[in-house]
Amino acid sequence: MRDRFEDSTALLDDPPALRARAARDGYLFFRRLLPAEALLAVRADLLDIVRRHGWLAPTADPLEGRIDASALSAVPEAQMRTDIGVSSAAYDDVQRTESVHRLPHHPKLLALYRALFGGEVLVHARHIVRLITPHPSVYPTPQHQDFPLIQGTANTWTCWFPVGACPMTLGSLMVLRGSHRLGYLPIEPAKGAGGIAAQTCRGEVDWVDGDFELGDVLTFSAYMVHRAKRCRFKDRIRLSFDVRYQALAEPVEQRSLLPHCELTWEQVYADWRSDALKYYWTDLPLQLVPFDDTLLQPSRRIC
Ligand SMILES: O=C(O)CCC(=O)C(=O)O
Repeated sequence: MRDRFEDSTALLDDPPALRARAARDGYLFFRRLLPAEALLAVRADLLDIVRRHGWLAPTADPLEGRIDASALSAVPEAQMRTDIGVSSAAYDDVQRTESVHRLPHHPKLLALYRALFGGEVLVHARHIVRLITPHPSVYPTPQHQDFPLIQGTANTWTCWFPVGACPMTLGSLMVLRGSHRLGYLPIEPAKGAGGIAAQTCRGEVDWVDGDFELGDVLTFSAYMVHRAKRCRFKDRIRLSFDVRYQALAEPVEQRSLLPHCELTWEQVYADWRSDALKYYWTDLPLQLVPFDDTLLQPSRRIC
């Protein structure tokens, strides 16, 4: 049987030990790091968008996340964000939601990354919110590294957490332990979010996984190979965030500061009640670097 995620909560107050674990495994997992109230408020906002677009199944508990799969399947593929799981119009609504942009700045997450980086933290503004559904155009995220997609510094860490409980059967994320030591791996085109797969060699099979409870957080470095499991349900939606953090002093690729959709920040901010997080990165001393397209060119890995 596969190993399950090792809980690193006990290391949060011991930054050298936290960094040693991160260097050893390439990932860290924390049980119930984020408080339930903050997550359930965002869950309510996300499911309300699903409801407004006509895809929420009428059940006693509106937070259950049961969807009307036949209504959703009627959305033409051309209108879908297949990397997200819902239509582009619905995802624009997600990106306009203030609570979605506030959650990645939660003090528990900032404290975690301050400990991990040993200094000031930059929260990338390009938050990705997945609403993974059984729409026929949506495939589980293939095994890949984030570095070719995010770039900037290889010391960028992805933070993945579900917005609600996410057992493995709902299509949670898993990581290939130790793969962070392999460096950049050649890629090939693949179906699913990101559109690329990292090539692994025979014997690179040390996958680690586990059920996520509400509040659990998985974080991993940019060379860590990871992928999503297939969702076993035909009428459920998997709500999750993947957001990125890095040391403020390291280079950042400029797209990491753009919205993860076609809207401008002005459009994203239009209905926000607070100005506190608007353009929060503009006064920071950032070292911006351009995107390197060559990292997304397919090539063959020699095993
Ligand atoms: O949630 C997913 O299916 C993909 C997430 C992912 O690839 C990431 O967090 O980098």
